[in-house]
Amino acid sequence: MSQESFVYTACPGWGDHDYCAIKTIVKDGKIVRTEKVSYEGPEAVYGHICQKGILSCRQPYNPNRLVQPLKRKEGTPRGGGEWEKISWDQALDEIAAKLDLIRNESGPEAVAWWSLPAALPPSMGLENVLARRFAAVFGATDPVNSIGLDNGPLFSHFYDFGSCMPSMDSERMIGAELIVVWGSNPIENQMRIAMTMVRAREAGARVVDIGLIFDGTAGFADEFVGAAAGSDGYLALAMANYVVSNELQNTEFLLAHSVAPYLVDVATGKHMRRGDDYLVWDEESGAAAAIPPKTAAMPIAKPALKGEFTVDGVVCKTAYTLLEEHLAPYTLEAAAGITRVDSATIARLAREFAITKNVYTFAALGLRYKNQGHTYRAIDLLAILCGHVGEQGNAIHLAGTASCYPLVLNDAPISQPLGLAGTKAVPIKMETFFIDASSPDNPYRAFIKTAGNPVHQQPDSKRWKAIFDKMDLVVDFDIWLTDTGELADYVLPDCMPFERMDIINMANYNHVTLQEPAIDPPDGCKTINYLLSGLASRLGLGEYFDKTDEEWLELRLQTTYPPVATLEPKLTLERLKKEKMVRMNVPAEPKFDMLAGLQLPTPTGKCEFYAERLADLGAALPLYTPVWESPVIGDIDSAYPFQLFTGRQRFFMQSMFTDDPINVELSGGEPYTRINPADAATKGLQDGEKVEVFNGRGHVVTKLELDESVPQGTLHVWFGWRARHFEEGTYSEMVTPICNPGIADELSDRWMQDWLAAGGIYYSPADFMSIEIASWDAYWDSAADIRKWDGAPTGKEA
Ligand SMILES: Nc1nc2c(c(=O)[nH]1)N[C@H]1C(S)=C(S)[C@@H](COP(=O)(O)OP(=O)(O)OC[C@H]3O[C@@H](n4cnc5c(=O)[nH]c(N)nc54)[C@H](O)[C@@H]3O)O[C@H]1N2
Ligand SMILES: Nc1nc2c(c(=O)[nH]1)N[C@H]1C(S)=C(S)[C@@H](COP(=O)(O)OP(=O)(O)OC[C@H]3O[C@@H](n4cnc5c(=O)[nH]c(N)nc54)[C@H](O)[C@@H]3O)O[C@H]1N2
Ligand code: SF4
Ligand SMILES: [Mo]
Repeated sequence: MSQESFVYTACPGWGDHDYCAIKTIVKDGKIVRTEKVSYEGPEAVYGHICQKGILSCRQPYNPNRLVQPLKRKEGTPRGGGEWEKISWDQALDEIAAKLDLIRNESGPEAVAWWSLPAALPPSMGLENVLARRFAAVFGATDPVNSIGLDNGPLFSHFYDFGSCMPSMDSERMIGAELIVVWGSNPIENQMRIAMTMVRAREAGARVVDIGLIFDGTAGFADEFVGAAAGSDGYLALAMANYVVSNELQNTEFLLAHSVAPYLVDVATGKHMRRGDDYLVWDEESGAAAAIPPKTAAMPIAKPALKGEFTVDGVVCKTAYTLLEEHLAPYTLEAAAGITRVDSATIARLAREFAITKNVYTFAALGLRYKNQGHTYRAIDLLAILCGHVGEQGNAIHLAGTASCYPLVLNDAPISQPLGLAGTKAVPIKMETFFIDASSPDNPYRAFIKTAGNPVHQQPDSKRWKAIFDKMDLVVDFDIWLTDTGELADYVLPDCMPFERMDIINMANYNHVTLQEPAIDPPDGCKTINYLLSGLASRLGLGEYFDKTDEEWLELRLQTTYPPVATLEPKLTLERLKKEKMVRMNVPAEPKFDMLAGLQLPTPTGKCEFYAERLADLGAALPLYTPVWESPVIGDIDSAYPFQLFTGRQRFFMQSMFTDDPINVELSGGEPYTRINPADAATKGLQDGEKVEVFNGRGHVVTKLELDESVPQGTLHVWFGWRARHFEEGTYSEMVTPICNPGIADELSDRWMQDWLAAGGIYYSPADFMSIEIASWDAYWDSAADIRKWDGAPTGKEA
């Protein structure tokens, strides 16, 4: 009998943003189970594994897994489901020949390369770095994407706090007296963060959940506040109005750390300046005083919070006074009408939010409406007004990722061997990709996907079929046959994280952790290095792909990032192999928060709840704008009177866990549509009967389930099921696509301009991802209707 041994693995389910490294236990060449990692010292609280992580050890042995390259049978249509098994050599020869032809005839940019590694463990691993490298030396078009999916918080953080990455350690929650969970479901969707939330609540925090569906977090919370879909911006602004009208603001914080006292020219909306300096009103001298840009601390003793002044002949007001005026129309009564939260509750919550010393605002990404940019800024505003920013237990945590001190590896020279300036890759906005690819002059002839499942996740899914139909070559590299793979010409099987070596960098929990193969992959499964080296050598790019995985990892470790570079002895692959994980040189306290210390990279150096750069768009202060497509409750005139919500399933990880019958069983066995019993009665629908949910883009047919936890006006289908699980259609046909030209607006375009002007680049500085900002992900902003399904092909266009 052989002994058990273990290696560390990036959890296959880590696209939930919990980024756990897990312990994989092996015996006799087989994985026997997965466990949580036991950290020591200051990280002892971090080890975690949830039901998805526990079940993930079954995946390598799943009979549905791809284990050999597939080629669509000659003469059959895309999506026809007829495959021929071929060898890797044949696949590489044929794909390379097509890429070469396209490169010669139409230029390399006629090849679009899709790498959305967010959910692919470990997101910033070799799978991503090497894909970027290939695109860079080949010259492929990169419809920049990645974090563009989860955009609202990135927008608000950019304007309010100066950086697009709202990253922080959820341990900052400990010590909060009040936790406001806003438009998110951490108890089911961010389970490692949920663990911290449970401890924070045990330590005395009251948890208020502002949500739509009565989900797991609603059940856990001390109070659930159900808001109308997409109305949160109004709610936050009405709360802010209550705070300022009742003088409940944190004046000390506002004067020291925000632009509240900064003077604004009433006519232009621009800050008052002398030279580069900003002006505030000095109450001691009774005159304007100059504050240099990027000033973290307020240099004068008595800046005016409020008032109108004339400086150098120009009428100006403090940003705070403009805010007070701006908020005045957001009354409790008006808010009650729009949000469906009664005015007494709004007032009580606002007061509690303001007078409680330590408040932690937690939002993930559940406010996916076209108005989300303003909405997240309104939530930031409330936190800034009350000084709940940047302290232990008193902080704002948007986008809901679990992260400790970042780990920056030496990736830039690997993924951009020609330098950022010299890269041959053509980064374009994803929106531009869809517009061009959908036009009659579509410039793209090939689509290669090495990470993501775009046909499922970038709705409306029918659009993809039309785009692919114009291409000569579609390749999918995955571990399952997904909705994207089904439409491809070639489907190539990757190894699972259990089978490949990498560095687990997002899940670092202040450590550098080595992912070692626990088992050998099936013969037909190959790493991305194999795939790309095979293509590169056939395309005359072999010199760029001449290393083994281990050699690449050795290079990645040669980082100048101080927490790693200062380690003694030096961190090499050899050392990492011996120790498996090594703690970085970072302090045990404070826990990481980008906003800790409030040294902000905004132009003023302050929290900019007043965004001068948006003044000409009338958007310097957050506004409420109505949702785009989702109907307002009770809008009987709408062609599609329901809001379609396709939020997350606790036992699925997006589309990644749908192939295990246990996960499927835990998720209800089959997909169904949930509706409030009152709506079902109005529509004359019965529990358990077959229904069609439809809109102008497409439809889906499922069983109906009546459920009080779904508010009236909403239709809910859990996210994650594959198209083939449905009798007809799929919800992805109906969902409003990200980067829909109808959703992009002046505000999102301005964001892109401001971000590039502030030194932003398409590829992030550490170059782990390409970045799409400047679009709204508006999944929940989708209107639909429902009817009994009689089998007639209604709602489904040809
Ligand atoms: N198990 C599991 N976990 C996951 C994922 C997964 O697929 N499976 N996916 C991961 C990813 S990529 C992401 S981005 C995150 C997303 O994490 P979340 O943002 O937490 O997930 P959602 O399910 O989109 O939405 C959460 C809640 O938002 C609420 N909501 C919807 N509309 C509104 C509204 O207008 N106002 C308010 N106040 N609330 C509203 C709903 O009640 C819903 O339960 O989850 C991650 N975690
Ligand atoms: N209707 C609807 N649409 C949505 C959302 C929603 O809630 N509802 N959520 C949106 C959000 S927030 C996000 S982040 C996106 C997610 O969009 P994607 O990231 O495109 O979605 P995933 O299903 O996580 O795709 C990951 C793919 O990687 C594959 N994979 C897993 N492990 C490996 C591996 O080791 N190697 C390789 N090569 N492949 C692997 C999986 O099988 C899967 O096909 O979806 C968005 N779209
Ligand atoms: S919380 Fe997420 S990353 Fe952690 S074990 Fe569960 S599925 Fe894996
Ligand atoms: Mo996401």
